[in-house]
Amino acid sequence: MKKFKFYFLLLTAALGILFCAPPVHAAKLPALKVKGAQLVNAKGKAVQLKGVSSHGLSWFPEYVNAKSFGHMKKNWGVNAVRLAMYTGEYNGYCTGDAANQKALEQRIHKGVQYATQAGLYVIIDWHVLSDGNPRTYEKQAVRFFRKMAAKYKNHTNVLYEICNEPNGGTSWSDIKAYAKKVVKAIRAQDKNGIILIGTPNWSQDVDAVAQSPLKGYKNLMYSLHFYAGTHGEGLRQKAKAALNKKLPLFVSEFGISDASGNGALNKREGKKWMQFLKKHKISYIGWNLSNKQESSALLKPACKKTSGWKNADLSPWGKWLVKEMT
Ligand code: IDC
Repeated sequence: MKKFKFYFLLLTAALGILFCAPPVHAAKLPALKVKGAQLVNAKGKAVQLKGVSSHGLSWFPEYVNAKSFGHMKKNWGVNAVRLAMYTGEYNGYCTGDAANQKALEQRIHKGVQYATQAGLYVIIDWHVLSDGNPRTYEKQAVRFFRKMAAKYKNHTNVLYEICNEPNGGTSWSDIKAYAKKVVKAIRAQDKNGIILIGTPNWSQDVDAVAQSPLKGYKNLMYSLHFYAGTHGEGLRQKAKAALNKKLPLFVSEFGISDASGNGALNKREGKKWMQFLKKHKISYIGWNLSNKQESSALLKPACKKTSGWKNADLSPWGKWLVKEMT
C-alpha cells in the first residue's frame, strides 16, 4: 500500500512538472553594451547585428508575425529586426487618432514578443520622416519611450531608436536637445538598453555629431543611413571621420536602391558598403519587409505570403541581402 502511494505521488509530481511548468521561453539574449565605438556583449566581444526593418507598421502590419520572424532567423541569417513606426505620415503615431495609437502600440508589443520568442534583437523605431524635426512631436516621444522603457527594461533584446531621420535642415543642436530629453526619460526606467540617435540630414551627418556627442550616458549609438544607388564614398568619408573620433555608429536602415526607395539597384556600391561595415563591425538593418511595388521591398510584388518564403519569392534586393547575411 505504502509503495503504491509512493509511486502515485511520484507519477503526479512528474505529470505536474510536465504540464504545469511555466512555458519555455527562448533563451534570454545576452545584454549588449557600447565599448568605445563598438557594440559588444557582456564579455566585451564585438557584436554585429544584422537584420531587416519592417515597412511602416500602419502600411504593412501583416509581416510582423511569429512565423516570419522565426523564418528570417532560421533562413536569412538575421539576428535583429526593426519595427518602423512612422510618427507623421499615413496613420502615423502622432497624426492618427487615439485608437490608431493604441493599435500601433499593440503591434510593437506583438513584434517584441515575436522577436523575443524567435531569439532576435528588436529595435523600436520612432520613424521621424515627413515631420522633419524630431522636436515637432517631442512631448509624445518622451511619453512613448517612457512607456516602452518601463515595459522593456528587463528585455535584454530591445533597442530604442528615438528618431529615424531628422531632415529639413534640422541641426544637430536641435536633435541633441531632443535626444537629451528622450534619453533621460528612457534612462529613468532602463539603465542600460542601447539607444540609437538619428543624425542630421536624413541620418548622414555623423561627422558633425562626432564634434559634440551627447555626454553623461552610456550605451548610446548614432544612426548612419545609406542607399547605395545615391550614397557612396562621400558618405563613407563622413562615417570614417566619425569613427576616427570614436563615435559609435549603427546602420539602422539602408538599401542599395536610390534614396527614394526605388530605382535601379547599385550592387557594386552595395558591395563596397558591406565591406566597410564588415571591416568596422558595424551593425546593419535592410529596408524593407514588404511586397510593395518598389525596388527597396524585399519581396516580389506577386508574393502574397507573409512568412515561409522561398528564394523565388524574394525581389532582386531581397536575394542580394539574404545572400549577404547568410
Ligand atoms: C519609404 C518607403 C515608401 C513610403 C515612403 C513614405 O519605401 O514605400 O511610401 O517611405 O514616405 C528613408 C526612410 C524610409 C523611406 C526610405 C525610402 O527612412 O521611411 O521609406 N528611405 O524612401 N530614408 C531614406 C530612404
